[in-house]
Amino acid sequence: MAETFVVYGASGSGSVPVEATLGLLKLPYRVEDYAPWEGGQEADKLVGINPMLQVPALALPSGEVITESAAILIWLADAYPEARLAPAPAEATRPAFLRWMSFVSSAIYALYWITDNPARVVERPEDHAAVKARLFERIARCWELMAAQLHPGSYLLGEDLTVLDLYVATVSRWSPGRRRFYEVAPGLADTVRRVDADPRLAACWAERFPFTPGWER
Ligand SMILES: N[C@@H](CCC(=O)N[C@@H](CS)C(=O)NCC(=O)O)C(=O)O
Repeated sequence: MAETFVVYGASGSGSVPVEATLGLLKLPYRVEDYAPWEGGQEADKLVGINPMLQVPALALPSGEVITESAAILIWLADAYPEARLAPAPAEATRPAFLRWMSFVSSAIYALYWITDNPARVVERPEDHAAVKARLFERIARCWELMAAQLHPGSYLLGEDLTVLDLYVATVSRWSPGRRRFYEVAPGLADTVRRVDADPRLAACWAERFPFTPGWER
């Protein structure tokens, strides 16, 4: 049995909230970086870890591997309930927690499979820019819908930071980018900025998704 968790990930990717969660939980882990979006041999390196050839994946100390960012985050939060990184099953905010974790994963994150490489679904290269633009608008619309139905306190579900906050703070930095996110989801802006600035996360952000000049684009 391994002693530590192993994150299969990449800087700036969906492994960042997983790494942030492991850090908040003070669990021992190491990261193995992959770049599956490069395709070919680089993607094939993940065959034995995640047959979808995607990061993140998390190997538990037992050796079992969990894939799917939302599942990993929910599992970690539930496995260490004392850290209160998710509402408990009987808590009033649990349905909203599960709803929005699934929403970020399925309605938003899944679209990057196409925007990262539109040739996967659209043959003519001259159409790729339009496909990407439409999907980025779809993502903006999803953030807008989410913001219209959430009434954050200090954090998205109230006064406790949850893995949903880490997930949204990360995914909202991807295209169409944070400026657009602030425009369409102004009610969520303070929360993601609070998570960006959380001193407990500073080292993780700096190492794995730095706020380099112009990052907010
Ligand atoms: N549904 C997956 C999506 C993971 C995903 O799309 N990961 C990206 C990196 S952020 C990736 O590995 N892309 C490579 C590819 O899909 O070919 C999850 O939520 O974990």
